[in-house]
Amino acid sequence: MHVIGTAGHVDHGKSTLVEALTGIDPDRLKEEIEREMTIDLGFAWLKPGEGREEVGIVDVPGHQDFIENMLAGVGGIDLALLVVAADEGVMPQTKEHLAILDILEIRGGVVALTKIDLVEDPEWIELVTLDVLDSLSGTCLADSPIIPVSARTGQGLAELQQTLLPLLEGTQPRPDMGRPRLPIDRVFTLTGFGTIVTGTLIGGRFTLGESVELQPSGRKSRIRGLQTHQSERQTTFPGSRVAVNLTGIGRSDVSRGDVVAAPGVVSSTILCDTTYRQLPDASSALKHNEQVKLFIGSAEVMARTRVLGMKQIQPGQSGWLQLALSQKTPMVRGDRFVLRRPPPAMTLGGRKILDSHPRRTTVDSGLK
Ligand SMILES: Nc1nc2c(ncn2[C@@H]2O[C@H](COP(=O)(O)OP(=O)(O)O)[C@@H](O)[C@H]2O)c(=O)[nH]1
Ligand SMILES: [Mg+2]
Repeated sequence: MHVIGTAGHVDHGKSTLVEALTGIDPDRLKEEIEREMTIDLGFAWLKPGEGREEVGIVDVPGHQDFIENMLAGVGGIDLALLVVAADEGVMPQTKEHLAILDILEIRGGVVALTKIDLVEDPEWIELVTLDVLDSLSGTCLADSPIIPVSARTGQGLAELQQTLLPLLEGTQPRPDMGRPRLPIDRVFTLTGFGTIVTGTLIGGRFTLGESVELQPSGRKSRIRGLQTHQSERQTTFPGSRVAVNLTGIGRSDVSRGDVVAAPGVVSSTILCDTTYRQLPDASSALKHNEQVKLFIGSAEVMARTRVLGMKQIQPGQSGWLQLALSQKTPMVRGDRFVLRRPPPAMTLGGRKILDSHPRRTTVDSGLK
């Protein structure tokens, strides 16, 4: 199974496009409906029929104030659906989302050049397309198909779907390593059921009745109910959206950023060694002892940097970092992460966890 994630600037038509493709309105909060703006993650799924697998969709907010919610949802996606409004073209969060997808090494995607019904001038469309191509170049979305669409008239929707599905089918499924873990992006309760958590499952399968563990709390639980795309399952597979009904866990025992996993699969840490790349258009270098926000899985946590083996990491430069976290955070070697600067917030860079339990004294001789 696969999951795609939307990306792109606020008001460019992401949620409307998801609804046009799936019949499901991803904006579910009262405040979102009132403000006509996505604030938190939304979820929907494509039902392509004809023996094809359903495809999960995570719809993210485009507004810069809610990028941190976006970051909680994009971790597990296979492909991105980058939405650029044809009348406005590439905007700041088009670029910031693209940079985040690139840091997370998302394996590719499709660009929907949407609201095409609002643009009559073919030269303008050509200009916007060139601008999009320019922004994509050198990123994980370089050479992605660009498809003009309109959620209003339906133009291009069939072509978009016909492009997305074969691309997805050509994307390696998430490996089943028998080490299932679910970074939790939503928690809610249902009368008569208790606590339910959702996320994109990676590393292995979940089976009804199985014992699980929450991290970082270490609480034990059991899977009382399992769903994908709102239908009951005995087993759920890596790379799919999953809702888990947990026994013996109260609403306040678990939150976004926690992980539910088979016992022993994930541990939590307050120190990690990483590879790191500072974004080329970051406004300054990343320094020692800087306070940053770490985004990993669906979690966010304050951290301090220790640059290893060099003084600082310049924009566009790669290096090694040790991160000292303000609280225990679940992670596994190889996980991708993003760093942001605390307010005034901006995305700084990121890459990959090398060691989630380093000895404090390694490599860095300059700082104690
Ligand atoms: N004319 C036109 N308007 C659109 C289209 N897609 C979305 N819109 C409108 O653009 C606004 C923003 O759309 P929304 O999906 O909320 O954008 P998001 O912030 O990217 O999720 C809404 O008023 C939509 O009705 C389209 O294809 N054509
Ligand atoms: Mg939206």
